[in-house]
Amino acid sequence: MALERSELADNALQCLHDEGYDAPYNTQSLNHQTMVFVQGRDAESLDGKWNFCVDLLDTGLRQKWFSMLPQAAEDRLEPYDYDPYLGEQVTIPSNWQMLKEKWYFFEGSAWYTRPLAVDKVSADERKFLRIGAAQYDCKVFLNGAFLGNHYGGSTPFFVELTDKLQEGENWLMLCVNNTRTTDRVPMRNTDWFNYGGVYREVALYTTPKTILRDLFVALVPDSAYNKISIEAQVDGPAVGDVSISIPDLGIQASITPDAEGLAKIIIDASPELWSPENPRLYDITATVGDDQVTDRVGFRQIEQTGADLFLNGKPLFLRGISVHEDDAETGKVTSEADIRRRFSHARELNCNFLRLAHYPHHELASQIADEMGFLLWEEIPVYWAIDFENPATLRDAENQLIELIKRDRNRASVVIWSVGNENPDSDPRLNFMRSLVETAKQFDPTRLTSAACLINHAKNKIEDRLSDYIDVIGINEYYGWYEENFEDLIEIGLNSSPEKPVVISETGADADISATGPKKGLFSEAYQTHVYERQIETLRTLDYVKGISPWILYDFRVERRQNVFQQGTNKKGLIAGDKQTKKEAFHKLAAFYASKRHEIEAD
Ligand code: GCB
Repeated sequence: MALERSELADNALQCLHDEGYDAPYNTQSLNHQTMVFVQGRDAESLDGKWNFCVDLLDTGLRQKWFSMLPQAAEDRLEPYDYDPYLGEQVTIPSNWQMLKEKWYFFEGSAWYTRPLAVDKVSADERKFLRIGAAQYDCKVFLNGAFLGNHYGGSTPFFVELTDKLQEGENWLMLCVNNTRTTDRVPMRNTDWFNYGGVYREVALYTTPKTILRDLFVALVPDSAYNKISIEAQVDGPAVGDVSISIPDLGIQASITPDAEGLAKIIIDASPELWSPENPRLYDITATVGDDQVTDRVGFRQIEQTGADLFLNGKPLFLRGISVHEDDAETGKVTSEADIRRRFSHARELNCNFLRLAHYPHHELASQIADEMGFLLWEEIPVYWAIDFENPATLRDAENQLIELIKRDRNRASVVIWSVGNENPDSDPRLNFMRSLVETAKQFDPTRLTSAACLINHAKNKIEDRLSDYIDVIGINEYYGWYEENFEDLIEIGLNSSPEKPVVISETGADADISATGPKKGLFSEAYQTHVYERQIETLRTLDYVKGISPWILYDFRVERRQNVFQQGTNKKGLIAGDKQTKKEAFHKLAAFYASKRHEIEAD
């Protein structure tokens, strides 16, 4: 049979020698600028079955699998290495590691394909695809065309599909790559598992032509608690004023957008203030033309003065716990039930605070924290030895930070943006982190900034040049575990007199409580309890310590840890990986926090 070769077939041969195949798609064009405010919007879920194929050698990008059209196998005239319309399926959201043993250590590209039926394309509508999170690099294709690329494994991103969808059947394809590299954020070395895939919800939004792209509502942070600031970004042909309504405050306002579509107003109001004790939320509706969004917002002020923290003018001590987004069965895929269980364990610990380490967690976490009354530290994965001299790495980190802030800045629970964790000191690191702090302040002047900073071990003193730029000094210290001499912690306590509040953002010890775990010494439950007792005793004497978030609530998966008691799990949890079995140290910390709470209430 004589075949007439298509462009695709010619390319299949040429691409064997092309190592620049990724360049046209590495645009990072889906970023904070393409985000859309989604609270209160109806969505069509695109979760469920998608065709799936792992692609170790990036053959799909080289051969342009995305440009193949659906065809019956017997009608295809050229050989092909994958047919996106046939074969294996997986469910989104998921991490491929959790689906098949042979994918457990797979790092590379994987393809997801699904049909998208459109009844009618209307000239009055816009369509936006939202991907809740895809680890790490995601390239989006529709009906054979490349639509954009997103970097960053834990923040949502949007692709506008208006004018791109056709009536009837459409095909959506995602190429998701989780390769660890030195220039990504995080880089290739982390103490958590490198899951891959589309592991949060995917949804399609239909809107009018003119939309509210963004809405930022906050109490003006001037300690008077009687002004609310509202900023709405309108996008699309002018359709008049933005109207805002907060019925429980009797607010009904109309704002005229400026030439760029930005509508801003400061309104006099005296809301009941949000706090962990009284997590009061107000319904707010914003409307422009035919577009409407709603949100539930708490009003409160977080403040740092000298070495003190204040919430609504009252001194604050953060009784916290650190958490990863990790599950023995589902990996990074979480659910409302999983998040609620986490908060109810935090409540049993008498916490008022959680550190969501080391990357943006699912957006439901801050929504539930708002409702239940927990304070949150949210973080981007600027972790360990980031490529601080690389401007592209900074751009990526900055974008992840802005995406997180835009996603969560209406959440009263979030009080701290953390820009990094345990990064080695250098001038490039300082410049990089300083720039992130400035970005955080620019996009949200109402919250505090922090990072897990450094201790000067030669002087036994809390000392980090970054502390000049952040509001809260986070310190990870493992005296009794990695740092052998516990007396040094006492000395650091005496040597340091930081001018800003210190939060012990990590401390802890591993404990294997399985039947084969040790009964004494390192990795035993008894030793973990001992470390907690000594930490609590020492830290409670340091008056500049304004909060603690020990490491960590649950044991979590990580392949760096392979000793006989770890076997791929970091066992510093106060609760085992089953998310049920409490270790003895859980009760020690709960008792300490109960006494701290009583001290504060008695003041
Ligand atoms: C740290 C890291 C955290 C690790 C932890 C540990 O300092 O910030 O990501 O998991 O220590 O267990 O060693």
